[in-house]
Amino acid sequence: METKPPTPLAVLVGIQTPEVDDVAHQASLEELGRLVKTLGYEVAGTVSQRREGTGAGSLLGSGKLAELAALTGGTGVVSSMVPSSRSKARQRFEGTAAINEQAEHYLDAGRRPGFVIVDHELSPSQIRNLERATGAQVLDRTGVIVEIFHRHANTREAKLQVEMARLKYVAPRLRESSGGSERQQGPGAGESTLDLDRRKIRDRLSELKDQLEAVQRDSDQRRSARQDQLRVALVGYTNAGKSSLMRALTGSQVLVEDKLFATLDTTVRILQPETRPRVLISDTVGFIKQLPHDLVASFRSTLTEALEASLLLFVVDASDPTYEAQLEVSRSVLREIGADAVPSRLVLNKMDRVDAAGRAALAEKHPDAIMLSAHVPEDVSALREIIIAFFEAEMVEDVLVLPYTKQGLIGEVYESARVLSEEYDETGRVLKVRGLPGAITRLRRSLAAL
Ligand SMILES: Nc1nc2c(ncn2[C@@H]2O[C@H](COP(=O)(O)OP(=O)(O)OP(=O)(O)O)[C@@H](O)[C@H]2O)c(=O)[nH]1
Ligand SMILES: [Mg+2]
Repeated sequence: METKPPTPLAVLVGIQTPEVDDVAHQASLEELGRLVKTLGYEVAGTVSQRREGTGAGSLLGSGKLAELAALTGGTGVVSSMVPSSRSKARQRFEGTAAINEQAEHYLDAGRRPGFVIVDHELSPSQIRNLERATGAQVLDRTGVIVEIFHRHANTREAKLQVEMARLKYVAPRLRESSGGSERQQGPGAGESTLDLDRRKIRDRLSELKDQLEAVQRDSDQRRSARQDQLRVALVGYTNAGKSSLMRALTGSQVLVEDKLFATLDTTVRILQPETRPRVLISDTVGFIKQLPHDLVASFRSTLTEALEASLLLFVVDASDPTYEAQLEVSRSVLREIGADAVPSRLVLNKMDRVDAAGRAALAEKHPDAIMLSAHVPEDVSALREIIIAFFEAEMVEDVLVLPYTKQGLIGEVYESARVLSEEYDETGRVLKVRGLPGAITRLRRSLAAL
């Protein structure tokens, strides 16, 4: 009988700085745990360190480091990891054993975690030191997110973007490792390998940039063809239920998973049942706390999608106790990309998991929000009506004359506006239409052109 290889085990390390309260710290660790699971690892235990002040090479105190190493089977010793007497004085250790029963259970079964995942940005030297002390492979939050993006990327554009982000994340780590030279064989031997690696990375990056630009020219063309169409973008924190709403609104089979970053590519589908003119809905990549900057920048298509929409549906998992922090993260990403100027509606999703008291509290706090569940068809129909009403309010009526010599344009008129009536006179087809002002202006322009 075939046996499945055991899931790799990981220990989470949380660093709690004074400005972070216990609830936020726990929530952050829990989220990291979900990210780690998305990556396919099992969380075997958690070590938490309270830390005052920032900076300093010492991320963990010697006590915590020993605890961690006891789990992973490392030595627990790295000279530069031991805090200097000054920083030691500023550090307060949690007295209780952070190694939980769960971890002991794994150790009893003879399994040792091979990964240490730190919920904090780590410098390359911190990663190296921690790897030495623990004997495990160390990743920080950014590293985990980059890895997830790497595994989930599907389209060519996403793959190129992720490879770029990954190389940008790897390159500085190579650079700094060249400082500690004890691994070098002869004089300069290690250096030259590193130089070579760095040059390779640089070359590959510029190659990727060219390929990406070509792919993006294509998608720009597709996008400009959609200009002046009625467009709605679903945006929000990862796992909020954007793709579930997309499915429900458009009847499409986009991927829905209880995973973080299930969606990495923008998809565009038509609102069903179809309206005239049609409404396009786009599903986008989710946001997360400390989303690496390179990754934000590289997900241009998602962001452009959001920027060019006429309406943003800002989806939030209202059943998540930390939804307000998630809301804030999403808002700040949208601000960063300039999408805060796009009209938006807050959608409080997963209301089926919220009790009556919670419902009342949410309604009071967010009186303008749309409360729904993506799993309840009536809720989805109501959202569809809200979307339609939004566009109706934006639309204007006008009369267009389609000369007999330009009958070929009739398809375009029907695509981008609703034709209310049609008459024929000596000048041509006289069409009373209703549509977005931008679309009507564009139609007028194509009618006036030769
Ligand atoms: N109970 C409940 N679960 C929901 C609802 N909407 C979505 N979910 C679940 O939440 C999980 C995430 O849903 P997705 O639609 O994949 O979320 P997403 O926002 O697209 O997530 P990413 O693509 O990872 O950013 C899935 O397990 C869904 O079944 C809802 O209204 N109620
Ligand atoms: Mg999704």
